[in-house]
Amino acid sequence: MSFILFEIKDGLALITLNRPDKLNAFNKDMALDFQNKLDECSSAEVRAVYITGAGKGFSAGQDLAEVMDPNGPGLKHVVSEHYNPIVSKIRRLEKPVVAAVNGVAAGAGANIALCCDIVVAARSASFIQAFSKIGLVPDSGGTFYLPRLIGWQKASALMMLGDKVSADEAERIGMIYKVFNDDEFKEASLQIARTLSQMPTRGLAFTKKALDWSISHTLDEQLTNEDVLQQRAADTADFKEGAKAFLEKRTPVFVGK
Ligand code: T3D
Repeated sequence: MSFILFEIKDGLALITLNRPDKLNAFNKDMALDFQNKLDECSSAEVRAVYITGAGKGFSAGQDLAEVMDPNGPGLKHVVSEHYNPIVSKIRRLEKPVVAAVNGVAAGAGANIALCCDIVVAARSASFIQAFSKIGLVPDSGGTFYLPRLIGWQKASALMMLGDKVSADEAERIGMIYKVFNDDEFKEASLQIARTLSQMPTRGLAFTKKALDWSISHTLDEQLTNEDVLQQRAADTADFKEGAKAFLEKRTPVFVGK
């Protein structure tokens, strides 16, 4: 059985974390396969990525049985070799990545979702910074993204107390973009990813880069960055098509170039 299901359809890469009996907790094979599939997403054929979980959970984070196994990969390697590359690959991918959180997202599972470009959740889903409950430190970029998403105080409390945050609350505090009722979640979340996969891919990649750069630059630097990226966007075929279609009062057809 493959721990990661992967399919590319009409420009959209669908990645499903697939250990449903363990709430898609990450073991080594799953983490490494996830990295491989993220690499495959850099092919020109892929214009957006959709990540979700099989069964009732999104991901319960690190497989705790594996990490306690004396023959397992060992705590020393898990963060640097499993989670850090996953987060880096998602951020460096020049495509929009949607996390479709179908159920509980805990520990590294929560923080991998939160580093994606757009995070949506089913109403029954929840987010737990589970690390503190077992004496660990939030990883997978959680200490970077969570305070930026919801503010220092709430992030600090959630990371120390390990409270379960409902999908509705996560939307209310700005941790995620949107919640959908369970029965419409799959179609509604896929529709967001499908829409992205038909949009100007280069422009979206530059937007992602600009947002990432904004974290570590001053306003003056960022104004220059926006200028540089805008020149590059203006050079794309999709911009030319977008502007032409607007003037011709027709729907644009973007090709991702
Ligand atoms: O080296 C390092 O470890 C550093 C890296 C750290 C990264 C991390 O992610 S640390 C955080 C690890 N995750 C957790 O601490 C969460 C543990 N899980 C839970 O607290 C609960 O399972 C949930 C709150 C997420 C969901 O609860 P519930 O009641 O809906 O489900 P459950 O019954 O607890 O779980 C269902 C099954 O999944 C169960 O298996 P079983 O008994 O039916 O065979 C359970 O043991 C298994 N499972 C859930 N989470 C994990 C897991 N098995 C291994 N590892 C897990 N993380």
